[in-house]
Amino acid sequence: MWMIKDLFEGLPQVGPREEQLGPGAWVLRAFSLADEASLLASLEGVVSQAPFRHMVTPGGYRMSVAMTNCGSLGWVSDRTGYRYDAIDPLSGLAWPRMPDAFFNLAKTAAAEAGFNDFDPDACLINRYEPGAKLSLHQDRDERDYGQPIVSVSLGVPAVFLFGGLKRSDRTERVPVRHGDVVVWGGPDRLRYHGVLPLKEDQHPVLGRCRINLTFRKAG
Ligand code: MD3
Ligand code: FE
Repeated sequence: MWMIKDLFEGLPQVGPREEQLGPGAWVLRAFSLADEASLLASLEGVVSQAPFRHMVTPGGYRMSVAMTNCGSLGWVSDRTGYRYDAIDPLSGLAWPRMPDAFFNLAKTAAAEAGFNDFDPDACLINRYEPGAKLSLHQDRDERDYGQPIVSVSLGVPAVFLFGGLKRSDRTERVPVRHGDVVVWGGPDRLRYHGVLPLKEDQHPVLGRCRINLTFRKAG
């Protein structure tokens, strides 16, 4: 059964381009759309060298989100814990270098939100298929919390959960769609966050999945 809202899917989004979620957190609507083609071509290159894989948590659970990395450091999880590592455990080789299109977009988005010296060395690439989710967590494996995090959403829309500094704080739901970029830093850097289970849907280019690029300075 189709609904009126389906008629609007795929049309350019109207309304404010930038939304402030907190003192250091901004949603830049459609910010990466102009770079869509170069981002997707670059993504293909990375994934051909370092394929998506389902990592295992220290507790022994297979993550529903499939992941890979590019840049000088990559986020990895296994039975021994979480860490950033220069080596892809699957290949035994360095992670693919961060494509210029990725790096330049991350820098420009951070600057747009007021973070002028963002120096990303890690890009975690998350792939969500229907039902995949990320439970509420903080990003605290990085060395310098003074550096922001930049997140680029591609493909099927999703809902971010944006919480507070305590796990029990109430969460706000923030819809993110193809091309949206979110920047989190300053006093918002350590807020709890997560992603609700992806709904069954189809994106004209990416099919039934959502890809998120998360840029960080890890080292
Ligand atoms: C809110 N990934 O990989 S970053 C992750 O959609 C992760 O896959 C999200 O959370 C995803 O760790 C995109 C969302 C994010 C990152 C950092 C934050 C939200 C944040 C820091 C503070 C508050
Ligand atoms: Fe996170």
